[in-house]
Amino acid sequence: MNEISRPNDLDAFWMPYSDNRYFKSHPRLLARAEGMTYWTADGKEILDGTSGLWCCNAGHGRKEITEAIQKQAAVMDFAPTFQLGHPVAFEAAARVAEITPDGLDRVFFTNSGSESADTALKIALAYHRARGESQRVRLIGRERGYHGVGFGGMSVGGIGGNRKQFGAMLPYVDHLPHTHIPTMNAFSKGQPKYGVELAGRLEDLVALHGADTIAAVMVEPMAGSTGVLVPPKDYLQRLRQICDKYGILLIFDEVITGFGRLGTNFGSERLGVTPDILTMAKGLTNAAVPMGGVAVRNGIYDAIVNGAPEGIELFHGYTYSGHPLAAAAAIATLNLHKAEDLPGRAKAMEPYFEEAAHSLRDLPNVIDIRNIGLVAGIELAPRPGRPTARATEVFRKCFDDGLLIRTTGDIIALSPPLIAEKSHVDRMFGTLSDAIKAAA
Ligand code: PXG
Repeated sequence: MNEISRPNDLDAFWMPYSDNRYFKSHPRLLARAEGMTYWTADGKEILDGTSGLWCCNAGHGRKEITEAIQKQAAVMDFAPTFQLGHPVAFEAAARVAEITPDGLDRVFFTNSGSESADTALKIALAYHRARGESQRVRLIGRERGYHGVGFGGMSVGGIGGNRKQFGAMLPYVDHLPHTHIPTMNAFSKGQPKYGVELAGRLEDLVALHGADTIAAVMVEPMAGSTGVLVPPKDYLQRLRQICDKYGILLIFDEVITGFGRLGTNFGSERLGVTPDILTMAKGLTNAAVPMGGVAVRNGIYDAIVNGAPEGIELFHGYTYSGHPLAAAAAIATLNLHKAEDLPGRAKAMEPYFEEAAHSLRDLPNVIDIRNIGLVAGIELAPRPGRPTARATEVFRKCFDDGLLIRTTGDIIALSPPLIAEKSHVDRMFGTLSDAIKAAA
């Protein structure tokens, strides 16, 4: 145990999305990780039921990735990618393009999912401008959507709690209704039956605003952060048709659903709909170095790049776009992704994982269970007058019993590394079941 794993001053670090006051009086420090397991600073073993934050899809501490990062750091720590380049970034982009849907072969690098969301929105706006449709400035998101915390992603996102504290949002944004219909779809396995008509609400927004003012629709193919909302059957297909009818770009935020999580390279493949623009982050580098990306349809790149006067074509980018360490980590991660067929592993484990998740159905206060790929959401009835309290109790008991879960509101989300074995799945749902009973 090194000194850093036991800091004695917790004041300086303003923790993100955290109850700082509670945490700093009840610290829970993770100090080491390998495979499916974290160890706390006290040496306690914790089974990772969430791939960190939906990001360590290949499991923790993968030597191949760590070594690639070390090697790259020794060869060249940093090089700019503005008007210069380095080979690793180009190789990483080419490798990403190998697994993105056909025709989405141009990749812009960012450092996070939030930056990817904002980049995608800006590319959509620039595309319409390049084609002489500069009046298309409206961006359509969806209630309960999460696209990170930049002003673009926050505004197009639809989670009230993430917006209310700040007030000022982007103008020209509207939202589709969310797709959660518990009265019809509770306890669905995979894609729920009802709700395709909710995609038709895009027609209402077109009627309201005029198609020629709408640049893009951005949705998560499966909404993760809000508590696992799987798209109803044919819903995404319907969105695609309406977007095509009106020349609106369809953006999928695949920050969670990418890199095997749904049993395919990207969620779009599993769900049978190809977007025009696709955002990614998290699993791209197995989270070993921060990195995000945006894959765009080749025609979008061509319109912006070939349509621009000589010089810089897109006035956008980050100092660290295509950072050598991140690019090296991405290549090593994609090697593992392929060599170990991580999507295939997730797909093979899905039926077992699904049965295990739905075995919690009759536990006290369980009001819904939803799942797809290696993702499950278990929704609990809130304690009267104390929303989130019950799920928080479950989270704390699970942690004490050696399992990391994620909660949002009174919804528990599980998204283990794609290398999970049946024994891990058994332990995960066994521990969770005890905690749900204890929180009755
Ligand atoms: N889009 C989606 C779909 C996401 O899930 C982001 C964008 C933002 O990514 P960055 O890298 O900027 O954080 C995300 C992030 C949770 C949880 O508990 C989910 C995320 C982040 C933290 C917690 O569900 N998703």
